[in-house]
Amino acid sequence: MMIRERILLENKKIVVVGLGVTGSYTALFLSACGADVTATDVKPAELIECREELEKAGVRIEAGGHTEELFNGADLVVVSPGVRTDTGLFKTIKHHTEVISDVELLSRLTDVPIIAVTGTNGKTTTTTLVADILTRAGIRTFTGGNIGVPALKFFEQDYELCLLELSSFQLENIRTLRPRVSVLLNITEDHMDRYHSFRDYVDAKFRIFMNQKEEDHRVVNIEDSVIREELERRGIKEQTLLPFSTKRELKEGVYLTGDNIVCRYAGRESVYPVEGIKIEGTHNLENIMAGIGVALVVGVDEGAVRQGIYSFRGLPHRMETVRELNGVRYINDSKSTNPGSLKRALEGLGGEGKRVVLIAGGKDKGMDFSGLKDVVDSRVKLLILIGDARDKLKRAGFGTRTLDAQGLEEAVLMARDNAEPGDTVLFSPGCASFDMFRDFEHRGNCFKEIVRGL
Ligand code: UMA
Repeated sequence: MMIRERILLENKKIVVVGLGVTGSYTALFLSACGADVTATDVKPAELIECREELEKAGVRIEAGGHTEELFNGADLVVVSPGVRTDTGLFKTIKHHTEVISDVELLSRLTDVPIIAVTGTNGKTTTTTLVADILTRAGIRTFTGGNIGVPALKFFEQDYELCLLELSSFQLENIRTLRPRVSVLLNITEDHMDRYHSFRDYVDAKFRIFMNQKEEDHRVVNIEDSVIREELERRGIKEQTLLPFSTKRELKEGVYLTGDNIVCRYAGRESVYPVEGIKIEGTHNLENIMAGIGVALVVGVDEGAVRQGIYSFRGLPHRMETVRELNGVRYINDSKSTNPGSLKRALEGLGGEGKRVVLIAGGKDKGMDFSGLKDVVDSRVKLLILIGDARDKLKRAGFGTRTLDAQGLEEAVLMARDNAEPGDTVLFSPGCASFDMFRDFEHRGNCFKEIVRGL
């Protein structure tokens, strides 16, 4: 193992920035490949979790900040996704040294075809579904990236395909990564605390296509207005894509018509009835259509696709029903970390009228919540706000009755006291979790525990 990686990396002087999930693994991997590795984190040394393991592996650590000198003489810098590289320090470093993300490094070290999935929402669901279909089809598939598995873990086994969930952060620092199949699910506002403008965020997402060649595939949601406009602006024609649509029939592509998903590809047509699909909402049908699109271009047999899409039960913290109590359904959608995903959650709930008690709020990422007004006013009977973003959410001017809660527990109790049989209590924050919780999983688990204790 690691013969090629060793040849390319041995004795190279490499700096790894950030020692979270990505950086720690990257530093250990590079060190195992014989590179001369220094790693740096803004955290003080005692808070770096795997410090001992890293030091044992021969990685030098600079904690408590990143000094410019550390980068002098480096052959390569590998940054973690959470590290901004448009700042003064990195602008200077980029003059003399290449700065890349771990997924770029991975792509330079292997010829195994890469399938890359991006979009503001639905990435993890789609990636998980695709992984399941490919595995059912007997293809040895690695799944990693933003999904939580460091991309370089790919080298631990012998795989036939490399499936990556890619965030805009990871895409910012790719140079040559060329997905044989790319997927772009949707683009709505997110991470506005990182980007100077929405344009910059859209540009980062579109980098997924930048190294693809004519023979590669692009599975794209052509009903997403931002994507459509951007395709037009860049002169990318629909004929060069494998499009999917929930709104119209396509000559070639995957589309929804009545109660069926229809696929037309390479002169063949297949039909998948929507009935029997276990995950709810139009956005989930989009995720499924994207998954089918990937399966089509990879050439997976239809049986594996059918088994995959009809057995898929979705992921925790995404429109997850926790329980029904006194005729009220409690849903955990803690993965909703931006207004777009909150909007989808409300639109995806069945039924008519104002039957939703919504708990929202958390840490603001510089987002604009005004686009939620129509859907909140038409579906939500009571809005309960938590977290730092409360005041900003209020300024969005919802007409719905709104209450403030001090914390999640108080919010759930208020929801219980105000919900009537037939209502849904939806926890879909639309904001990041870091004001009160470790991450969206911790937040979702807290919600579930409180709801189960009612
Ligand atoms: N740090 C620095 N310097 C900086 C910034 C951060 O040293 O300028 C340090 C921090 O102190 C911390 C470490 O970097 O110790 C954190 O690195 P990171 O923020 O890149 O986080 P990781 O733990 O490496 O996790 C990252 C992704 N995190 C982000 O993109 C913020 C994870 O996605 C991903 O699963 C993981 O790599 C897998 O390799 C999470 C995420 O929130 C789930 N993604 C965003 C999203 O989905 O919306 C993009």
